[in-house]
Amino acid sequence: MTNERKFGGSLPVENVQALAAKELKDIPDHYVRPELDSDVISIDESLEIPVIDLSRLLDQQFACEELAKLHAACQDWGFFHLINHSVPEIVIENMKIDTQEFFRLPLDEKRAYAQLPDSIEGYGQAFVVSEEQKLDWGDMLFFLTLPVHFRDMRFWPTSPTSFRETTEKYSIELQRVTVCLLGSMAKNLGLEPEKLTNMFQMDGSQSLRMNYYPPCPHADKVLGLSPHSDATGLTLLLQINDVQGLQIKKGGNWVPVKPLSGAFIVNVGDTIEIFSNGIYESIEHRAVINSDKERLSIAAFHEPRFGTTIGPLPDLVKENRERYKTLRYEDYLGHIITSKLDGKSLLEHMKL
Ligand SMILES: O=C(O)CCC(=O)C(=O)O
Repeated sequence: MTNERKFGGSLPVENVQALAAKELKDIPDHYVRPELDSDVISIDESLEIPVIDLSRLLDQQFACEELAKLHAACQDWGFFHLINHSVPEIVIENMKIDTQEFFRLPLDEKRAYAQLPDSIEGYGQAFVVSEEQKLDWGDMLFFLTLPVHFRDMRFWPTSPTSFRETTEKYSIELQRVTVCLLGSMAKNLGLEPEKLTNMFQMDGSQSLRMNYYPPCPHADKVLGLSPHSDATGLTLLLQINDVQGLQIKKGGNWVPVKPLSGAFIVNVGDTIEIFSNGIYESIEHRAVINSDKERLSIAAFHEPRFGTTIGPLPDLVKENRERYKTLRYEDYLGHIITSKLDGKSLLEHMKL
């Protein structure tokens, strides 16, 4: 891995899986979030993120109707379930199994892949920038999968033995699906598909974040992942087990997202909000914790290639005021990695 990819790291903190295993009666104060008491969780069962069918998007007979659904999903929700995505079930199942097996390894074995100072790749926690901040009730394994020449294999587990091969297959499939979706989103924005897809396709960047959220007896007082929008372009999230935990912010309330078997959960990230000059908006989301069951998920983040300029696409500002600054991608990313997760605050820096 070259130094071009070093943007700073996260402060080391206690391993949460090991902490949870101690079954303490009281949890350390820096995990307790008093602000959760005043949060409103939606109980409106009809509020569900839309379902988009990739096979229909790619089928001339249905494309028009499905494109309209996709456009509405991106504008109204910023989140949707993706079905009929054509990622082979075996690829998904193997990824789920190998990720679960990794987190089941003894702590010392997992620590062989621990984060190093100055990088957020590896096993640990991300976005911890001060001793005072509240911590998330979860551990993660994060590494870059694409472009291939940026991979740092030190952070790719060799146990279970199939992990690397499984991840490789998963990475290729998800990159393909992402490019298809971006092509459709570009059409919906009135752009030539290549205006969006080229930045993500040729040497586009992809990283995987595998999340492990242990159960917590004080589940209503902690968060698995702090509220944030994804700084990246498009995220494809896979729920590994059936435990619900993802919540998205809509109309000021938190809406739980029920897992849909076989589907990916896709969300618009800040980069797409900027490229689209705000036509599509990234959505704040968070992960909550279950009191007696562990939860696992894998987020695949897709970003434009290094060297890209991040700013509103010229075709989308012709008639409208430019709403975001234009920055080198490396400068944009450096700022994000060294900041704490805090809703959509990072995007504020990009607003004009
Ligand atoms: O685990 C989840 O449901 C959310 C994961 C997520 O938002 C992330 O990894 O950035």
